[in-house]
Amino acid sequence: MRTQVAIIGGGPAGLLLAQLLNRANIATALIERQSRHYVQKRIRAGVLEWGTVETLRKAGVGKRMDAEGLIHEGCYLAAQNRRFRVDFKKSSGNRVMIYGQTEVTKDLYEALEQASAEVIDEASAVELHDVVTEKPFVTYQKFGVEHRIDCDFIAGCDGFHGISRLMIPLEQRKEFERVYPFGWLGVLSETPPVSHELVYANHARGFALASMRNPNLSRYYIQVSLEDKAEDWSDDAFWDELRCRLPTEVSEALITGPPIEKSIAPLRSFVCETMRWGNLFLCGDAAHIVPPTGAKGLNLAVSDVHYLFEALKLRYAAHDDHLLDQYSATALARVWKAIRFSWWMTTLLHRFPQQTDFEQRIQESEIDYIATSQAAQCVMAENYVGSPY
Ligand code: RFL
Ligand code: PHB
Repeated sequence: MRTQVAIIGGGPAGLLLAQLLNRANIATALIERQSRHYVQKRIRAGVLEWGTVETLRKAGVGKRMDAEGLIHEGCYLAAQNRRFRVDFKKSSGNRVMIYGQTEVTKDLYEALEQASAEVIDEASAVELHDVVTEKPFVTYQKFGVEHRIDCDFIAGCDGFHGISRLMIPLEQRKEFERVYPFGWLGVLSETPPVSHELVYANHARGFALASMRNPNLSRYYIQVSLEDKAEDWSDDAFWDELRCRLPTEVSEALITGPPIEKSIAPLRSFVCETMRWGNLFLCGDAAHIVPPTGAKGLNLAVSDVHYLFEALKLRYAAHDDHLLDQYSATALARVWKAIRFSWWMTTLLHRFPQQTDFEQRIQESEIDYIATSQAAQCVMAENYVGSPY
């Protein structure tokens, strides 16, 4: 088989790139290791920056998001049993949309299916070949049969544990990493959210977050030790700990219910420089990871895809390679801003091992400063709603 762009990985990055390219009449083949069902049930991000909202609309998948998504014009920060609101609209002129990654993925899969785009799932032994030549190709197996796809370009959208990044020789890529000494225990429950906007809470016992997916689906997180297992946390223990870490005025309104999902995610910051090797271009988690505190993971995948799509479009329309040549530098400049912001929010809000009372007071004092400074709220809001493309 021959195509123009082979896409490795059917997470949000790969699906969105396939959808944008198909609408621009650029042929794609998307190769995913897992089943469509598996990809669609992974519960992950929930906050879309406005740039993400507009890109999804441009890709023709905005209809359900616009009907069902919740627009948020602010969020709360909490510490010392008090909370205050950061007004995104007032401080940055912008806002965010609450719409789950599961829904984004579902909408994209359906759109690709309607367009009869080539999507191969449950592919095994996926391998990339000759990526620094004019004639790269991909091989994979399905039902024990070997297949080959010849193409012009390969988009590596296969996440942090994918194979694409590993095609860049070690001496040609520089990796930057910080692993945080704690994880997030997340619970999804069919209960009304405790607050109409997200609450990020600093507490001496550890971080907590009250989030949501829709008016009857809540998403809550608490910081836990990396040694903990999700099954060690009984439902009651989880709700008690969450209540304790949220300000009383919030926790008194908490409605609990049986969790429909409970899992622990580790926290990591990671960047791979370069994001291009020959005719291979990395997008999303394949190239970088952020801790979820700033809600940036999915949004960075979308901005990478935006840059790569514009570059490929120009190349096919006008034989002009200059955006492709700039892709890695352009994407990385935006990535590093989100890496810094996610690191800052993580550092401000979590309890670190061996943290002293002095350091706790410094965190509380910084949060108090944000509460009282319009300038500090502007800085936070501008970063949270996302830097421009
Ligand atoms: P994904 O979503 O990881 O998709 C990559 C896809 O590639 C497939 N794949 C392969 N396919 C073919 N051949 C191979 N060799 C392959 N190897 C892997 C995988 O099966 C998968 O389908 O990356 P993408 O598209 O870049 O999207 C990025 C986002 O998914 C990610 O940034 C966010 O979900 C991160 N993230 C969160 N972000 C937030 O903003 N808020 C959150 O609350 C949040 N929670 C999370 C998260 C990421 C998690 N992971 C990755 C462990 C919770 C978790 C558990
Ligand atoms: C979520 O709803 O899953 C969520 C929201 C905000 C974050 C992280 C996760 O910063």
